Amino acid sequence: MKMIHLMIILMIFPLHVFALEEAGTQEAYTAAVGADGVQRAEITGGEYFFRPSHIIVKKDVPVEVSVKKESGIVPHNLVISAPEAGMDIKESMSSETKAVRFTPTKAGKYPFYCDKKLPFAKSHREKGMEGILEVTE
Ligand SMILES: [Cu+2]
Repeated sequence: MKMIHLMIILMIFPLHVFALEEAGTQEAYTAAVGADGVQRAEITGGEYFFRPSHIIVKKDVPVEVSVKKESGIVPHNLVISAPEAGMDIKESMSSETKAVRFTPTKAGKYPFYCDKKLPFAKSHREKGMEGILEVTE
């Protein structure tokens, strides 16, 4: 029995280390401001990630995020629940790009995530579909 525990730990541990390194090496993406004054970024979602997982935008400047899902039958969405900062978004994702528009009104770091979940399973958010939207002054 103990041997089995050890084997399980040895099998799982390196995967965790890998996952942490993966998250750490993800570069923050700073949204580019277009000539029309709109800052734009793209987010792709899939099993189970958002890419990029860290987006930096400026406060009080309109944002347009082009959101799409990698092909596959698993449904995903994009949720940002921060009404106090002008963002209350819940948009289902499809393989066709959708534009999500909002204007952040308060600096801070806000999570974006997928709230899909099958009964008796971990939520997609828990499986890694979570990122940070960083709003700077
Ligand atoms: Cu999802």
